[in-house]
Amino acid sequence: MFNKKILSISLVLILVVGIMLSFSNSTDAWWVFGGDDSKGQDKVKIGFLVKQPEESWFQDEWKYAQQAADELGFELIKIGASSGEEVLSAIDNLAAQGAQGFVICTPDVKLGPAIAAKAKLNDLKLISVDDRFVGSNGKLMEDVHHVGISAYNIGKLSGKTLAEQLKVRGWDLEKVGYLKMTYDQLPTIAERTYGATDVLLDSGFPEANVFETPMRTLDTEGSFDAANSAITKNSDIEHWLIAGGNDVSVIGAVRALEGQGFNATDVIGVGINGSNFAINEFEKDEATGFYATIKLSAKAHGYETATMMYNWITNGEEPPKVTWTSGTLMNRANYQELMN
Ligand code: FCA
Repeated sequence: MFNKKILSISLVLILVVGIMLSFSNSTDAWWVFGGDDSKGQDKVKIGFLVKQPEESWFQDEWKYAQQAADELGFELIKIGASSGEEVLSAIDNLAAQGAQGFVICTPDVKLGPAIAAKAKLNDLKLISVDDRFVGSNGKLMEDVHHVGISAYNIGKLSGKTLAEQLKVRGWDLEKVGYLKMTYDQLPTIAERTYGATDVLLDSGFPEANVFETPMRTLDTEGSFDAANSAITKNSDIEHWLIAGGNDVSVIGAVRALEGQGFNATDVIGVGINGSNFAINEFEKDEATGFYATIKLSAKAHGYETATMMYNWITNGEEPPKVTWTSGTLMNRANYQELMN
């Protein structure tokens, strides 16, 4: 009798345990209250792809995006992708890792349609930063969410700085050459150099002394090589002005001029970005020809874009289609103040 009772209780227990085990792979089993087994899978993952990870501007963007990730508790996946192939495989990779969206500064604006298509295919949200996508019809892709700088206005501020400093120096304009460091295949860079040049010409600078200096690559080396040949060809010039789309476009030219004997007293260079490359110039004991830069907001481009993406993923809050950011003049006198 007693043994029969024990046997039937045991059978019931075995049955209950069996049912529990059969549910044990499911995360929504009815007996799991507040279990944390799904936490790791639910974490929001956001990619941040940049075209030139070696440039300090992009390191700053990453730094601020990471700050947003730490504050909001999402995982930031930072990827340097400097070719179309790298970008497209990185997007597949992000999807495989379970990311829900990404922010990108593309290595080539013409990759826009391929990037947008791949993002859609993988169900990833997309925001472009800095360099706006160009469609196959040659027009800007206005349907892709974008955060960029107000390029022409920032270029104008660079031109105004050059014109003002030129007056202070009191040089004979006939002896002044202007190195317009161009990289026209990237619209945001073209607008910046055009803005600077327009203001300089409006201030009375002679058009004949504008030296269009196209760079093969948008880096210090590209600037150095392009400037070197322009300087060599114009050996009658005694003083130089330099404007470019970013800091590296100007720093290379400053180095090329130094190599040919022109220093801070005969050179006024104004860059754009205001990240570490510019700060390094200002921290040198002796002033260099890199007179000033227009500091952009890496925080707006890193922290804000990542936060926009996070809110879009988690609350369905769609960011504005386009956001334009501004810049501030930075030089030896105020850089320490602006760094913080
Ligand atoms: C472009 C340039 C960068 C930076 C950014 C805002 O991507 O290459 O140096 O100026 O725009």
